[in-house]
Amino acid sequence: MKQIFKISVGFLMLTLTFTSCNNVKSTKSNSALGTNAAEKVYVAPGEYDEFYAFISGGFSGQLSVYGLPSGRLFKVIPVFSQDAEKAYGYNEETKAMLNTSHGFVPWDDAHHPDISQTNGKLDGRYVYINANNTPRIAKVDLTTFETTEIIEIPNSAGNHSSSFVTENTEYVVAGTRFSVPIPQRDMSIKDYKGNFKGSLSFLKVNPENGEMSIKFQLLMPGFDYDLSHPGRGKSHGWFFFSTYNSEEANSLLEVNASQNDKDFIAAINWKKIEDYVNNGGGTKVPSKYAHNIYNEEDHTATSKMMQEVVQVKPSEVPGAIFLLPTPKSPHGCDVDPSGEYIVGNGKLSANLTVHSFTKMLDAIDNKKFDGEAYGIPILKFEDVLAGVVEQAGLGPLHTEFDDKGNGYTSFFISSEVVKWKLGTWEVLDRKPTFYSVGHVMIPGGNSAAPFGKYLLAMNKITKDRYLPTGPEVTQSAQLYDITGDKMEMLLDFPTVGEPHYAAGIPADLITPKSRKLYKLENNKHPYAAKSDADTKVTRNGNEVHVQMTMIRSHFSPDNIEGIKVGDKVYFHVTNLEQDYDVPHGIAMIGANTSELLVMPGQTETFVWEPKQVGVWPFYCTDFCSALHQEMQGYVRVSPA
Ligand code: CUK
Ligand code: CUA
Repeated sequence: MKQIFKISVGFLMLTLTFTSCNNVKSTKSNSALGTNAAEKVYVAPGEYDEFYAFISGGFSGQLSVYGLPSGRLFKVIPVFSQDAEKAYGYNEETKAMLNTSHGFVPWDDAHHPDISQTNGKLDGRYVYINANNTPRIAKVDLTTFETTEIIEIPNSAGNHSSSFVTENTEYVVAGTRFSVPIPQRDMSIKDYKGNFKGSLSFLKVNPENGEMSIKFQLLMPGFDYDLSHPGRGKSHGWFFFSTYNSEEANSLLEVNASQNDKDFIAAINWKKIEDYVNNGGGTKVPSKYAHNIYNEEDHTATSKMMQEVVQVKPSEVPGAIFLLPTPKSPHGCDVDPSGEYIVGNGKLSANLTVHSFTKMLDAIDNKKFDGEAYGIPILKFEDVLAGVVEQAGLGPLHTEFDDKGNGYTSFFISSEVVKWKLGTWEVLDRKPTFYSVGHVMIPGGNSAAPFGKYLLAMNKITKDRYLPTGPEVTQSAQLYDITGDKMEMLLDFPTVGEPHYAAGIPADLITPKSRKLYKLENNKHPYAAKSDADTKVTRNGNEVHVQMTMIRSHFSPDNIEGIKVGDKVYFHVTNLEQDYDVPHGIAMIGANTSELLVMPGQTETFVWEPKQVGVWPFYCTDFCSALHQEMQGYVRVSPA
């Protein structure tokens, strides 16, 4: 019976997606659209948006910055992928950001941005975001909108249930989706069950500068740890992880992995484990991983190879980990603003399961267990259940909350957002998405204090919604006004890459500190030339360092001689401007790198290895003044 159900759900997925894409446009689309939608999203030229939305780029590896309600794209912040536009990962200063224990890895798959918090409220200091493929967590500094740290997560694979922050940003979490042999070794895949492990890493955050360090790594049974959210308020100190494949199947063809009617939400008392580790608990295990820091003073990244982590097994800390049975392979695992309710979105289900934190504590106190898995107590479903949102839709994925006691859940298969009431579990409204929504986002949605004005739905499929652009059509985000009883669709805009999740924040929590100008006198770059008098060319064997300056509208020096074929020439270029928003660029013919785009007060470096004799021009790549075209020069390359 069970198998038939699952196959029919899979079939439904196909048929529903197909029909929605062909038929609904002219009818559903118009009925969903709010009455004065244009007025509500119009931000006049020169005016500012009310919110920033940081939208993950999925397989682009980056984080894009949009304004809400306008949907205007302001910036793509390079995080896990090289970016030729900003020279990120190309110039000598930032290459080290993409170092890993596997070497230089210039791409990843970025899913879940989360903004740092103080006392359960967004504080607008940093955005943390995860890389799925080669497990890493990055920190983006919101004074510069630049990636300033990337830490690799060892003993992990598919870093998916990441990178959510606790209510005082004590921790950023990094949870493994795939269980793997820990430590990695050559073994039969068929021996998965009982031998592969999941690892949940808790990264301690330095309150001064936001920097992460792996405090401990919890080795869990070999399930797939899909998503997570921190407790808050009364449940602060706990973290909740949805799991699937509690069967521990080595192949997830449906018959293997969805046999159990219920998987689990793992509830983890991280404070208890933190105490244990602070008192010397856990085992130091050799583990290589890169920790890369970008120092804004000298504008240079350094990469350090770390050598060990502290690992903790559940059996070492009794009473810290419990399993809450949750139906139908839960995907999203979301905690409401009060910290009382934990929503498990069973993606093969029509219902939403909501657990109660208070009931969970009661059941634990009364030791009402229903067996165990690898020594971890399993609680009884009925003992922890707060309520069920019945027949809410098909294929629930993710839930966010407003500040009025409502939940909003995305339904992938039935392609809609459903609004429901916490406590009564009644469905209040539903609106279609176009099409097949993944996450939804309400600014402050992962905090104790959401801003319940807008909801952003991030869609997987657009099909007929935009002008076609060849075989691939852009993915999209849709904005809804959620201030009234019924949701109103306002806007629909294309995204960069695949928008998995987003983090939104009122703009006035960020803008005052973000007009950052680097002071030239504070530039500590070892090859900075802070005036034309500092410029020079130095040779050491065939390594040549050219220290140059750029200012409207010339390079200094602009004629460079004495370079030979076979030289390795480092161009260190300092932008002497001290005006906000006046970058200059530079590039060299045939260079195996990107241009540089140097911000005022900063120094950047690219390497050029000339292969041919001649006199080769270079020029400024950013239109900077009326004499921009005059900003140019020559390098003479002589025979070796
Ligand atoms: S996942 Cu993409 S729709 Cu990576 Cu949060 Cu659910
Ligand atoms: Cu400097 Cu154009």
